[in-house]
Amino acid sequence: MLVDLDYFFAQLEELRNPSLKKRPLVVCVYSGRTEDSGAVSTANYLAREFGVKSGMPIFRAKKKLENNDAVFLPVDYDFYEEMCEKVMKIFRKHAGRFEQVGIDEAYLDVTDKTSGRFEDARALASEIKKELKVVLRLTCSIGIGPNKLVAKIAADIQKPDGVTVVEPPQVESFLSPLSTEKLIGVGVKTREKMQALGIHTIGDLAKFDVQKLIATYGKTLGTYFHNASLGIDDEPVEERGEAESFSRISTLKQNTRDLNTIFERVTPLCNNIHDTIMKEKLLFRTIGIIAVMDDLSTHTRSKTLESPSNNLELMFNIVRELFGKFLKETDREVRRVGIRVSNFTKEEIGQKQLTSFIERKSDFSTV
Ligand code: TTP
Ligand code: MG
Repeated sequence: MLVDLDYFFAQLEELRNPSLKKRPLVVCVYSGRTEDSGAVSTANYLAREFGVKSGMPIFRAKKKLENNDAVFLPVDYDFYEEMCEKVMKIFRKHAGRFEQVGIDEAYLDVTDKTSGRFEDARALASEIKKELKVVLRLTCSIGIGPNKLVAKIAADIQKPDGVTVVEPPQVESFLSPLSTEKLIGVGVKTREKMQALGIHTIGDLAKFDVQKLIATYGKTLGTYFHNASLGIDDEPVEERGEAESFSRISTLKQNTRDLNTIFERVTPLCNNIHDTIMKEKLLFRTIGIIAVMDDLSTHTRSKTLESPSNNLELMFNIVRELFGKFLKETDREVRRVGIRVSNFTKEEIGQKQLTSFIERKSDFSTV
């Protein structure tokens, strides 16, 4: 199964302000240069009816929605990330193996849970959608297929709030009429090159001589395109443990280069991540910082420890050290700051260690 939230950032904005549902809504990444410079992050389906799309310049979206009572909001990543964690928790529960692949997408291997029966998988999809609706009041679309490639393409067929099931005997006829750009790895350039060879649909690609594909794209890519066109894919759903990384990011009240101001802002983020890590009984090895500058460029730095730890004080020291070093490498002011902790191992923590952690933590909560 591939589960993908519908118009995710815009749906989240509607969630906290339901009156927006009746209006075209556009979530924007403002670059700050002029009032309307920047790009559309996403839009609700009402706005999409006017041709508004992710990636479009904001001024163009405004033109398309002129006199239509549209709302334009800036992105609020803190809120989206918080909701993303809640959403993924629900999905994860229903999967034998689980792999998150984007902020609003995840693969769920449900083979064992459904004994490989597609009808059971369809029922499970309804159950997941219902839980998402009841608990978080959100909708998603789900694609079900014999592998990740088919599931991913199927999820895109009925949106929003859809379920599309493609059983093995239907795979070829399902893929055949679709454009080659539906396949992962086929971008604008590859598609144009394929068109020059007379390949427009996935069906054309399936019929194309595999040796000629290899001659054009090399062995790895040529073979991949050939197999993909036939819906052949044996990539496993990659279970990444409880979580691959935890990150928190927050916007400063004012752009700054002052290390103490930055540290003050990241302290609650460290505390918050550390709480999660302790709840999940994890040890981390890598600590990273995220800095979004006044020109909206994003920078990351990280440090990996020799042995796993759950020490909050150590986390603080490294975060401070990394920001200190980073500020020396740039003249720009920082606009948003974040931290990312990763490289986890799950280990039972001894009682003694746990107690000393709680003491340390209470020291810091007064900072
Ligand atoms: P998508 O799942 O691609 O899009 P979506 O959830 O908004 O809409 P759909 O109903 O078609 O699934 O992306 C998830 C989020 O990622 C999206 O809500 C906003 C963000 N995003 C961008 O910021 N820029 C982009 O160009 C894209 C494609 C997505
Ligand atoms: Mg989506």
